[in-house]
Amino acid sequence: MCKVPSEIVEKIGAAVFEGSIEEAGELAKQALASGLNPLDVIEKGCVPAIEKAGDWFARGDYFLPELVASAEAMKAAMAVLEPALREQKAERKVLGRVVLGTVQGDIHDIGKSIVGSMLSAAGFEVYDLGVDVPGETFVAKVKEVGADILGLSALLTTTMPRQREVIELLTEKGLRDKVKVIVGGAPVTEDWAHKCGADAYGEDAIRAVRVAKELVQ
Ligand code: B12
Repeated sequence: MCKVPSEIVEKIGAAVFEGSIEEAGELAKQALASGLNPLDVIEKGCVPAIEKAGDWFARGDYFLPELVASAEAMKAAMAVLEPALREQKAERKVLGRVVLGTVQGDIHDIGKSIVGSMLSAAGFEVYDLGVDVPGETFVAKVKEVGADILGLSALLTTTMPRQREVIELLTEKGLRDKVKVIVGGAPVTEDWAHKCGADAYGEDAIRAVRVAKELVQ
């Protein structure tokens, strides 16, 4: 992976952390124009910044409006970086179909969308259902497109149990043996993946792609 000039990455990080929405988008454009790898910019600039905003929120130094502004700035940068990420198609043939979404009650979509873009760049056909997705919607889409993989994202400890419920619904509808399930999201662990009946766990987008490739082989 290419070395990222620290100055522009630091500036993007600062813009995300401070919630400077327009600046984050502009800097992302500049980063691409100067030939930087979009994944490097996301992982070394945007992600540490949004995590820092989350830490500040957790300890009471940031209030919700500030966290929302940071998230909006991150999304402005991602709106520029994600299409570039998807264009980096490594392989042309379709590796498999993936239905992806954030479970019901949870509106966090940044990490899930990165996973979707990376899977798409790796050659998967991705059906991103968005956020706050009811179990029935996941199951219906899996059936409709004949998905090979279902990816379930949860960022809240209170919404993690929805992952198990979706898997149970797949079983109820007789589809569990037709689709592999990968779970992910900040509070999700390998241990939880086993407990909730998933086939695999992806800690981040790179590992999500690796695991997805293993599952369809
Ligand atoms: C940004 C953010 C928000 C934004 C979301 C904006 C958006 N459009 O997504 C906003 C401000 C709206 C928000 C709202 C809330 N948030 Co919030 N949020 C965050 C924050 C700071 C960052 C999340 C993020 O985007 N990270 C960056 C991405 C790249 O990382 P990621 O999501 O983890 O994704 C990676 C991996 O997890 C993995 N992955 C993710 N999904 C999937 C799926 C699959 C299939 C696979 C394989 C892998 C995978 O790959 C991704 C890429 O590497 C986190 C703190 C944190 N450090 O996680 C808190 C955090 C998750 N939020 C929290 C809370 C409490 C809330 C609110 C309840 C606050 C409130 N009082 O209203 C609401 C929830 C509303 C709801 N119903 O969902 C808590 C959760 C605590 C808990 N134990 O459950 C956290 C941990 C903050 C904290 N420290 O208190 N939040």
